[in-house]
Amino acid sequence: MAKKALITGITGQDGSFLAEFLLTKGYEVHGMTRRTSTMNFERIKNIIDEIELHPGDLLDQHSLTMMVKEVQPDEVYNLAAQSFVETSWKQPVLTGEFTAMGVTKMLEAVRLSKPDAKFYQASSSEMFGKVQETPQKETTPFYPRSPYGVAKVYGHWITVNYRESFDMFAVSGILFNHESERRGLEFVTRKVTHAAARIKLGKQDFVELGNLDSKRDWGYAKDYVEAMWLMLQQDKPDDFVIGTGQTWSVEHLCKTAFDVVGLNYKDYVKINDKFKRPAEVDLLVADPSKANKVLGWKPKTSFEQMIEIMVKSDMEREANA
Ligand code: NAP
Ligand code: F7E
Repeated sequence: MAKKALITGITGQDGSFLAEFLLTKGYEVHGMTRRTSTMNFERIKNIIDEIELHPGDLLDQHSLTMMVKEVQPDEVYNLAAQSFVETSWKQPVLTGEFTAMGVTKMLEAVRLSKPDAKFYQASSSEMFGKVQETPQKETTPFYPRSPYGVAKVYGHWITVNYRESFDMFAVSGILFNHESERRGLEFVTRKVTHAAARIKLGKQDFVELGNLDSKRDWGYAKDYVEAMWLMLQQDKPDDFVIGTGQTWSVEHLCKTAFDVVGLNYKDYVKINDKFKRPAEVDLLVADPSKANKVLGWKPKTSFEQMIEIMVKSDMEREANA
């Protein structure tokens, strides 16, 4: 019989790639969606007939518990969250409710309705924040720098706690930034690739950014969803850092993206302080050696390849818009 997977956040970047990946592995794929007044199935429209959707919300314990009871999943991927760092200062309470307490609610749903299901929690390199060592690995102490990072630290530890308290197969994947042509337009990579494409097409004059000096370990989302799956295929539950081991500045990102369309980024990038953050994470770079060794996982797509994929996809979309 096919294994059953339940994905919260299936309409998001990672959820949509994970759903496609699990379908290729022969899984029966279920996803949770929340009610919206307009449809937001853009990222899953190509697989909509192959998956089963269930209404639910991280704020609503009953909907989560009943969904897990009904689906009886073998694997649960908890990807739903308020995931934009900047918004977490404007909506700190909501970010705490979704991104922190939402994890406990999902864990409770699994504990009560399908305790032997394997549980994946989408943790984040933002937990390292003001980094205490470089590169960052599983044992690096956390020092979050935003309400989002703080909420993710809670989500990480409650996952570890349910594993230790109730003997659940619950793991935390500490994923560094991962991007794609499906990334939300508010995140810096997509904001830049989208702008480069539009400027090249004469549809936009410039792009305004905040801090060009911060550095991130950027990988390709399609490669990262495989790591999530691999974590749940192990005999013993454990936590893993997933990243490329390389880091680039926002300025280098701009150069790389504008190079794809043959333009000099310096002519089009302006600084606007409104995009600077109250507290910045200056530098993130992963040490993914544990994942390399135990999971046999390695990133397949380079930073340059990924930015090229994103710019070309934005060019195509914008040319036809
Ligand atoms: P994303 O594109 O922003 O997707 C977030 C998903 O969560 C969407 O499907 C969204 O649904 C859903 N969601 C938000 N609030 C919800 C609620 N109250 N109830 C139910 N669903 C809700 O994020 P992503 O980039 O795919 O990231 C997936 C997960 O990995 C997130 O937990 C994120 O924090 C974490 N993460 C991401 C990265 C990264 O670089 N991408 C790195 C580390 C960790 P709607 O479509 O209805 O809004
Ligand atoms: O910012 C700088 C900004 O919003 C990256 C989420 O997926 O990864 C993501 O969080 C950097 C920061 O991602 C702009 O100050 C400059 O230093 O693309 P971002 P993030 O905050 O790193 C982690 C791992 C997650 O878990 C999160 O869910 O870029 N930056 N100028 C800018 N950032 C944005 N968004 N917009 C600008 O104009």
